[in-house]
Amino acid sequence: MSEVGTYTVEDGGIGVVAIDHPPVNALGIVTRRAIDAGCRKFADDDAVKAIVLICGGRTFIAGADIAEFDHPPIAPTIHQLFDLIEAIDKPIVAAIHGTALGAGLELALICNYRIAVPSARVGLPEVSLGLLPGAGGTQRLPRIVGVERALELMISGAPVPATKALELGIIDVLAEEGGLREDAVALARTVIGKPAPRVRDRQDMVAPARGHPEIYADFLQKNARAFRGFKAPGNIVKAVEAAAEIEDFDAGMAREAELFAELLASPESAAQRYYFFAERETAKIPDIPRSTPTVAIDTVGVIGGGAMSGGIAMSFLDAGIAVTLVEASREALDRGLAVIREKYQNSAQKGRMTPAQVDRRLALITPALDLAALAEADLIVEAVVEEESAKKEVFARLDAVARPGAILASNTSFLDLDAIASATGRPDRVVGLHFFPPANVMRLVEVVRGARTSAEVVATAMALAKKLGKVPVLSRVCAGFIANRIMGERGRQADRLVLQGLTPHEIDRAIQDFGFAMGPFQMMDLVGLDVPGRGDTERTVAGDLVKADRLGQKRNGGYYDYDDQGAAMPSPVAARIIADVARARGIAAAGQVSSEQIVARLLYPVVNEGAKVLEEHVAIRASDIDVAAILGYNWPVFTGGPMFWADMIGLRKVVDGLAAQDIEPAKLLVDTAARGAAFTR
Ligand code: 3H9
Repeated sequence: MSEVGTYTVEDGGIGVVAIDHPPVNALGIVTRRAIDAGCRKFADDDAVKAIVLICGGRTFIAGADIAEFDHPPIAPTIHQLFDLIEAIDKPIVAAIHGTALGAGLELALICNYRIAVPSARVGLPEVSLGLLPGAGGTQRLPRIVGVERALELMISGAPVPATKALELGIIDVLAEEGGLREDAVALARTVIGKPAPRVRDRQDMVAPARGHPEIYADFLQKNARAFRGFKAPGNIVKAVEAAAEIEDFDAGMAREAELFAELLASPESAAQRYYFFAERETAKIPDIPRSTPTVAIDTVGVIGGGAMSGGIAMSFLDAGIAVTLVEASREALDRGLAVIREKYQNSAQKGRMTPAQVDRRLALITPALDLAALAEADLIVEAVVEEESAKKEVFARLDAVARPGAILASNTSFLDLDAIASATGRPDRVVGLHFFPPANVMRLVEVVRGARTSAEVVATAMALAKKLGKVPVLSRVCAGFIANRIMGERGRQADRLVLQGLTPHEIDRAIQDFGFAMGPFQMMDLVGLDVPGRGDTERTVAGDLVKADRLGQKRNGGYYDYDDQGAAMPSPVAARIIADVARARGIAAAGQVSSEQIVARLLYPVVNEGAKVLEEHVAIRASDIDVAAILGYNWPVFTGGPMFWADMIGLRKVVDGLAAQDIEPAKLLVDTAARGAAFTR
């Protein structure tokens, strides 16, 4: 026995190394020591003829301990442990349940046999940490599934179910659900004395790819857009190529190690590893312990049949939660339902869900024209027009129909939640659930905590968002909450620069080169320039474009013109409008501005607003702001989000950059910079 390892010998000389190190049996030093001790013990014990490696708790090993990558390695390292295991001349069986991920799967691939329960999943998700499978995965997986399939699996990082893994040969046998240990021991008994297969000895699946560099070039070219800015995919491709090209397994391993080390030292991986923990941190609320009771949400009402409420309804339906969809008119309701149906049918056509799954979802919707239909709902989400008076009216009426204890949520993106809550006699049951469009796709939900929202309601909203597969970020009440408020600065500065003579294209290109999928003007054209609530107080380019009936891609173009295929082109009309507004407002041209300067001018103010959001305790922590920007606005994850990015470039530089733009830096930013400290460390 060790702290986390139990070593028992079962009938027939089967040594079982059982590891139990919650929460996910990550292969940190404690787990490594436990496996090392168990394997040495059974290797030296003549009575043991075969070994089973199994885990307790909810999963097999879910990977290397990601937190350890920031520290010097401690022996036995993963490689030392794996070498030890591979050198044991007794058959070893990996018994998998839950998820065998990263170094967990790599460990299983070193074992001679793999058995898994049908509910298990296996995968190599290192790419999402900006890494590659660095414990033999890039060399062994192609030897089992071939280079093309291995590339797909490692680049998507998505785990595959055990049944699929069996088909692919990644596992050898399926076990009975609930009978893994018995089945693994039984399998071990049958292989004693037989030559134990080793993945490293195989060539059959990689040899056909040898001498075909075009496989990798094509793959890179096909995925160029998706890989932009990321470092890991390129190195994964090189490592897989090495698996095919370098016949000598150990030489291939050396190449993998080199490529892994390069990624581990990269800023992209540092950012992505930071993000891994940041995303999990958002659920932790200092004054609301995890043990806070939550309310069961089985039936939900969604009000407002527009695109937003349709997406919100779909998020619940996807999670198997019944929705009553309420609209003011029959036409709007029918239209809303038709859109939902169409979206699901499109998904079915693309093979993303079965017709039965579509039917199950649609059967969960009850359409209604009267708020009275929401009398029994556990939660009601309002997504009507973004006007305080309209929202207050809905909340007052809801207060009258909703059962006591029901939670009333608003999807407002800018308004004062406390004012909305004041229209009810139960402000403690009112919370913001701010989804981002398209709500059924985007993973961010800002949970807005009003001045009087109860701890139970906040805890329920956070847990519910997770149940929907979303990432909840808690925000206090302020105009725009976290993501819209900070990213609004990017738009404001983009407007400023365009009035100083830069073209929308120059600005968008600089922002795209930074890593965003779209620049601010492309985004505005896509969303539409006539979105309500812009509330401009002075003459703006967007306002003049709307007056000229240029609403964006949907009508007559906006900042850009669009050809028949929808491709954007510079617009002489927009250029004239920009020049007119600049002249009317007396704004002088800025002269030459480099790409790097454009990025600083647009994004330092985002950091500054983030500092204010922190200073005002709107966000709990800097990493929550990063998660909101990444998931709400597709801020490039390989930079870690605005606050991590600012820390990486140095806060002093940000303060100086703001000063150069005549923007007053937030006190917290100035103080943190002066202390030589950082937001995210
Ligand atoms: C790797 O293996 C590199 C090798 O190729 C090469 C080495 C040389 N490490 O997600 P959850 C924590 S790279 C440390 O909420 P779920 C997590 O922070 C690794 N901690 O649960 C959280 O902590 P807290 C490749 C980890 O049920 C708690 O566990 N592997 C790790 O929703 C629960 O996590 C991966 O990338 C870890 N590896 O999902 C897999 N994993 O409670 C990463 C989890 O304090 N993990 N934690 O917030 C996952 O994808 C999910 O955690 C998993 C469970 C699917 C396993």
